Amino acid sequence: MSDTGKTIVNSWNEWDPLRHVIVGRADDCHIPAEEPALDAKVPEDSDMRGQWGRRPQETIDRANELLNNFASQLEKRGIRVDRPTSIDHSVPVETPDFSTESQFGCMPPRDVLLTVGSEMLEATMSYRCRWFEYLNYRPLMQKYFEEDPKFRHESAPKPRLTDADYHPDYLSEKIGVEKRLKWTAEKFFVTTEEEPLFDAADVLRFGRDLVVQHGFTTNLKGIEWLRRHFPDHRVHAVNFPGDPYPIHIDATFTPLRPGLILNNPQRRLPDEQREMFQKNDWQIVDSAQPAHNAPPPLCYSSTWLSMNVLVLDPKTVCVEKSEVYQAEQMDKLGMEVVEVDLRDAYAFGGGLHCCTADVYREGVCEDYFP
Ligand code: DAV
Repeated sequence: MSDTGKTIVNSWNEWDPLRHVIVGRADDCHIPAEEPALDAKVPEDSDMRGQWGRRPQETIDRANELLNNFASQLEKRGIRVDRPTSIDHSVPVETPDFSTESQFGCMPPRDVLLTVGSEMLEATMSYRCRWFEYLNYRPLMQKYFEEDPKFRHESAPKPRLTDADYHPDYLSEKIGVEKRLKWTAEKFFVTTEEEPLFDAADVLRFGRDLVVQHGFTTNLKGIEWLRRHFPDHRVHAVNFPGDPYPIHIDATFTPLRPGLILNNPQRRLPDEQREMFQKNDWQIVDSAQPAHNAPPPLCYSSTWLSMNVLVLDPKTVCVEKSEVYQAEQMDKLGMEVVEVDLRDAYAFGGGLHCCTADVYREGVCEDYFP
């Protein structure tokens, strides 16, 4: 280490020119055993209910092929790409408070790592099977720590994840979408307020402002923890009542450049939460419809991964190749579209935004909502 080291980690928002990014790996990904918060997210008609274990090797190989291709596509554009080192996800997680039969995987990095300026923060997570997931990224964190004298490696307090963290109402087999929608509109989610919980993918970065989704994977105490942890930021809690399975903000609310955000038309931001955007002339437009009627096999996410795009700079965006309506809308909004084939990797935890984590974007911390 020396003070001649250079800045490796720097990213303040979702759209400044991307120079360095982490792309996940499908290696050794597992479908975890049943546990409270995870079950609340698996759709009731899903093919995943009741089965768990290592994902079939041919699906792992296919997902890795697509992730590797995506990484090379980014590298060809001059973006540095790092990859995690998979731990053995078949090892059970055991703490004094809980145990679970297997882990999840080293996909998707966006859920675990939150980059704010020169800091990368490991989220608390809220699924037991993801308690140790940060270990997949520790070799990279160590490298950045050695190379970049300003890098701040932070870890949020590990949660205990006892049964007190989960509302038992969510544990019944059949709840029904109608009741789920009523509950989520009332902000009654599977996680309780026992202790701070958040996943990094519930956070969107807008310079001085952080917009955080209150839902299944992030509770109000988690948002309050972020507020205290980032005293120079304004932290805004948002929620999206139309989503029966609200986890992660990045298939719901997608900033493309200063002044422009796509919002999932089934998960509209409530009027009273639009004020900061409206006052500063930001446009919130309905995203295009997904091209698919159903997610691929063994997939947790909804078809709205269509809007889970990776912005490379304020004029360029990566869109999944089959999402033709989303690509068409981007074109109309004046964005150059880079097509990326990723659909066969969706089952491993998400789309183009999910499967990446920012390391470096050009630019500084700006105030977009003065
Ligand atoms: O719509 O299923 C997926 C978000 C993954 N990070 C959804 C949310």
